[in-house]
Amino acid sequence: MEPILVYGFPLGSSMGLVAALEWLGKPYRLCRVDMLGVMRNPSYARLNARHETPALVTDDGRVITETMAIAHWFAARDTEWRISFDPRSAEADRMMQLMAFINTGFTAAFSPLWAALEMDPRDPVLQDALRRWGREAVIARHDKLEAMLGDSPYLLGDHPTLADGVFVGVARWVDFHEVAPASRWPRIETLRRRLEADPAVRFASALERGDAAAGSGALQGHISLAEVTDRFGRG
Ligand SMILES: N[C@@H](CCC(=O)N[C@@H](CS)C(=O)NCC(=O)O)C(=O)O
Repeated sequence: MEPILVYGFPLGSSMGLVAALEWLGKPYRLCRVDMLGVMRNPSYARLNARHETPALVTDDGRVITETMAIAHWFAARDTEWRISFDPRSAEADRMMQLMAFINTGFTAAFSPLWAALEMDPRDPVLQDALRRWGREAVIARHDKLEAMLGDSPYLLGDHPTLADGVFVGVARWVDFHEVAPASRWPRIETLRRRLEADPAVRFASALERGDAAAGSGALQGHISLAEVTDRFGRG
């Protein structure tokens, strides 16, 4: 069977993994999950006990969670090096370094901002402190990423890789949380605009919004969360 990527909306980091599957070009299926709704139901714990997306059902029916583990699964099947590199190459080391930075410090810097936004019941003093903490952390991590970028059109070289997929889903959060204008980091902004214009990212973004869209043809259709949970969930 085809692997099934369980991706979240709204504004999930997993949107970039959908784009990566398009770049990879091998048959896959998707399961679209409302992160503010059904993902919080107890039954979702059968897929991921931490109630997070993404999750991947592998072609032999196992459930893998965590972006880095899912990216590793994609890379191991990327026989033509479309979105990754020979694991023994310098490019592969650099891709892992960039992905790890983006998936840890860069992404985690937004956590206080999400916590402030979602706090219920509200606590204005704590929310204000979280917003200040989050803004500073996001700016610091953007400064670091800006310094890490070279002059290549994508994070590594002349075509998008898994690193760009891990980046593009999270990159837009700086606008959503109104941290600072994107133009403050010219290299990051150029990369973002290039990725956001990419057909695979446009396709993934349309699916995330719930719009119909035409992709590369690799997507074999969506499966409901209920079916994924019944067939592949634990317990
Ligand atoms: N370490 C996990 C983090 C996944 C994560 O935080 N996902 C977010 C969406 S981008 C989520 O599901 N958050 C739970 C929520 O919004 O309630 C990974 O890298 O896959």
